Amino acid sequence: MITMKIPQLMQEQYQQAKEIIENAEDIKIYSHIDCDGICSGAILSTTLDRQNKDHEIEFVNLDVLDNIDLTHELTIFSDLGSGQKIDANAKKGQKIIVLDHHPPLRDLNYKDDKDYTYLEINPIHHGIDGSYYVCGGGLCYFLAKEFGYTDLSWIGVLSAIGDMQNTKTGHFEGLNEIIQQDAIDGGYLALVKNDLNIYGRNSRPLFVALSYFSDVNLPITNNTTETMAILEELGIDEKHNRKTLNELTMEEKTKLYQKLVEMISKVVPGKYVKYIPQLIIGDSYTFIKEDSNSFLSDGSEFSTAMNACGRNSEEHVAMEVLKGDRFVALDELEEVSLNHRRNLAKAISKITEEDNTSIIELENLQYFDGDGIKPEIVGTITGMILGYCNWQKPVIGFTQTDEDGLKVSLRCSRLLSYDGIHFGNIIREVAHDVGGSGGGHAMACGAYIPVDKKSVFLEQFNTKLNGKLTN
Ligand SMILES: [Mn+2]
Repeated sequence: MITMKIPQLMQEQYQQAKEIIENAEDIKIYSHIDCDGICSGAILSTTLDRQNKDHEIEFVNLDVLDNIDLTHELTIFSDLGSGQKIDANAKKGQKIIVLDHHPPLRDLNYKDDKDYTYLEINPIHHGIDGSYYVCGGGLCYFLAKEFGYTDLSWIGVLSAIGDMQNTKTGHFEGLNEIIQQDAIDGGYLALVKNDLNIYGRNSRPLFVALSYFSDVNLPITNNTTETMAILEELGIDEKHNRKTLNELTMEEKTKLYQKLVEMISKVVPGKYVKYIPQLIIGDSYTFIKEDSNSFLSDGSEFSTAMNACGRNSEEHVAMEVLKGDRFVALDELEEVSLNHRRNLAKAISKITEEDNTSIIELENLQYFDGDGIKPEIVGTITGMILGYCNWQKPVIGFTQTDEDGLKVSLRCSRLLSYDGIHFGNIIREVAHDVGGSGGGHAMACGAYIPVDKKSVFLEQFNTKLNGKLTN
């Protein structure tokens, strides 16, 4: 049952946004380079196309937005903008719409004494959590819905999957539930409640998918000999004909679930036992208008492909696929994804080289230097490195952005975040203390710091975690 409604004031803001768009001719959209931002851009761009509104769209990193020069009658910021000084150069009569779910710098009254139009729709202004209840793509979807375009609901769902809005409970809550229901009602989305949730349900043979399990180091982690042995033991796929998770019967899924619980229970301290089901159970999302054999039919795999585009400056490919081009753009998308996976694999094998591993373990954390890794993919790589590390500590990856700057990425087992540690908040504080900036999710976050502050950063981070982890 859907329990949350769009608050009255927010609904009124959407009506205003619609009017502003209807009265504008010259429009520019800035959106973020991740799955959520790309979905936001696709929803807005489709909406404007259908309204016959000429528009430009640009996908950017947050750092280019402060003091940006506004050159259009109307500028729309999606999945970003609330935390940046985007209107510092706004000229009289210009119009700005912000659709963002990140912590806002400005309050609802900010617009009042301006000689330009400023409309910011942010759930946090209305007491709605922007980490779990709605993300950028969802906010854009509600604008599209104001125009009557509920057929774009599935892109709203995709954005929320990409933004990990469901990680805490394994299902969508808050405003996300409305979007999900619109997508189901429209015949775009099929939902399996409390499904066995292992990444790659459509495109990876199960013995491969299982080997990527890294929230806890299990005998099967990075070990396909072991995953094959287990599937054989359970009577699932014993001839190794490369079955995917999707091809399993409910009964087989149950057997596998029980086996995973048994394995995880053996290696986690007692306080984590109650979180085990959350690691392997969650709603699964199938886009039923997609070819059922395509990776696009699975919500998680589709969102990975969108992120791959963002990380490789190929957002236009993602946009075309989202906007409906399934001929040329789909081939391009597969190529981008393939190259992306190759680059990741190359970087991982370098970092984890057997005699020459570059993972260094401190008391409360572990880290590696991702020399030469592109800043855009260091986060993804850090997440994959987790499988080679001690899961009871976070892992931090570093890579240089330029001569003076260092990008920092942190990933940890979901168990640590279920247990109440919010690394996004911790990294924000530590980065700030060393003259940088940072933030993000409880278990996936990052920062930018001066290159000469790396050891101070590590030291302070390590100290800050004293007594917080179960070692
Ligand atoms: Mn977002």
